[in-house]
Parts: sequence; C-alpha cells; structure tokens
Amino acid sequence: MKTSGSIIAEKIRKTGKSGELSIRSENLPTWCPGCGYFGIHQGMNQAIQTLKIPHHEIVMVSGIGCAGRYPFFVNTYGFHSAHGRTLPVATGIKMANPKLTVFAVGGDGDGLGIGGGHLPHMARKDINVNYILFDNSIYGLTKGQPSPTSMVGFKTKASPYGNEPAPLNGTLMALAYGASFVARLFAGDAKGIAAVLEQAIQHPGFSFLHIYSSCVTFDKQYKTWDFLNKNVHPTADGYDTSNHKDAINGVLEDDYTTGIIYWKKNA
Ligand SMILES: Cc1ncc(C[n+]2csc(CCOP(=O)(O)OP(=O)(O)O)c2C)c(N)n1
Ligand code: SF4
Ligand SMILES: [Mg+2]
Repeated sequence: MKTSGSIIAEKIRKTGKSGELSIRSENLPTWCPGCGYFGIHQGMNQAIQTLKIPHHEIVMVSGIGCAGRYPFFVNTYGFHSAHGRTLPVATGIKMANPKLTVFAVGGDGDGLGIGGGHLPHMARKDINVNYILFDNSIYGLTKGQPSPTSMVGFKTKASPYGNEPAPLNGTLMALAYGASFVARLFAGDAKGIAAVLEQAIQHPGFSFLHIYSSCVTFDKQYKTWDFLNKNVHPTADGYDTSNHKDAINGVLEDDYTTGIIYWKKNA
C-alpha cells in the first residue's frame, strides 16, 4: 500500500528526473508556504529550460525584499544589490557583457517605490534586460506595510485607518515610458508566465513583466489568491499586441487583463 510518505518520495524522484527544477540552487526558497513567488519561480524555470539557456550565461539581479532573495534560490550567476537599484546594476552587467541573458527581479516596493526613478530610463534606452516585477502590493520582507501598489483602504499595522493614496499602475507606467515589451501576468499561472517570458527573453530590447502575486502571510484582505483568481483574465481573442494606444486604453479600463499587453517587434 502506498503511504503518503512514499507518494511524496515518488513525486520528488519524478520531478528530479524531469529536470523541472534544474534551475534551483541548493538553497531552498525561504518564502512562506503558499507565497505567490513559487509560481513565478516555476514559470521562469520553465522558460529558461525551454530555451535551453546555459545557466552560466544567465545573471539574476535583484534588489531587497522577499522577491529580492531570488538570486540565492537559482543555480545561475546572481547579484543581490541594494534596495531599488536592480535596474542600474542589471544595465551595467548587460553593457559589460551583452552575450549574457540578464534578468532584473524585484518587488513592487523595490521597483515602483524607492527604485521607481529607474524604470523610465530603462524603457527609453531599451536596454536588453528582462525585468520581472513581483507585485504583491505590499512590503513583504519588512512585515506588511502598504506599498505603492496597495489598494485604497488596505489596513496594516502601518495603516490602521486604511491606506489612503491611490495605487500606481506599473503596467501603465511601463507603457507610458515607451517600454518595447510589456506583459501583465499572474503568479497562479506558471505556464502563462513561461510562455510570455520565452518571447520576452528573445525580444532584443527591454522587457517588462508585471506579475500579480499574493502575500499570504501579511495580506488577508485584498490581493489574496481568491481575489486574484476571480479577477485576472486573459486579453480578448484577436487582441493586437502591436497597438500602443489600444494597449494604454485597455490597461486604463481594466486592471486585470493578462498576457502580452504591448510588443514593438522591430525594437
Ligand atoms: C535603502 C533601504 N531602505 C529600506 C529598506 C527596508 N526594506 C527592505 S525590503 C523593503 C520593501 C520590500 O517590499 P517589496 O520591494 O515590495 O518586496 P517584497 O518583500 O514584497 O517581495 C524595505 C522597505 C532597505 N533594505 N534599504
Ligand atoms: S512575507 Fe509574503 S511575500 Fe514574503 S515570502 Fe511570505 S508570503 Fe511571500
Ligand atoms: Mg512587495
């Protein structure tokens, strides 16, 4: 008879043999069980495997935060930089060795708060870096303060009467700054992340992947799995990813469409 232990052992053996987790380092993620970041990790792993990019030709650059811990968990080169400085460090690495596939990884606080001034310049210079914004609408690592993408009314220990300022819209910002590849994705859809990331990696300019995620430990109120599962939906059939104006209008109308939102193919 199969015990639950033997079932788990069999799953671990199968997963190991499939190479599905080949990008993982020996350091297992320290994220909380149920954190959306596992789904993002899975999607990134799948894309890298499908494209067969040798791991020693990849650099993962991060800032600070739960998302910022990412380079420790992957078997590639990595750079855990300062809070908000992900994009300048990634730029330097790509310029020094353009053959490398460079990823910039960070949270919503890292990328749209303290580091928010770097996104426009990355977009206008169209530097070939893949920026993965892990957006859980909260400061996770520092234990749950409101972030630049938190919803109005969000109650935390740091906002006991409810968060007042309106959230920033990262996807809209990237479009307005002229980014040549903009996607919005959901951490609960690892396959969707992988499919879009494969295109983003092959895109010769800057790509911005805005991934909605859930912080299961500090947000039981808004960006929960339930909420995101109910609200995210793909762009309509026949959606034209080359129309910049339509992309902007679509994002203004709907916060929860997912997929490639805009792609300037001749960038
Ligand atoms: C210069 C500086 N300011 C503030 C901090 C404290 N700090 C560390 S992580 C963080 C925010 C983390 O939130 P986010 O970037 O959204 O990442 P998450 O933890 O949610 O993945 C802050 C404010 C710091 N480490 N360095
Ligand atoms: S605190 Fe939140 S964002 Fe950080 S690992 Fe835990 S669930 Fe994920
Ligand atoms: Mg965050």
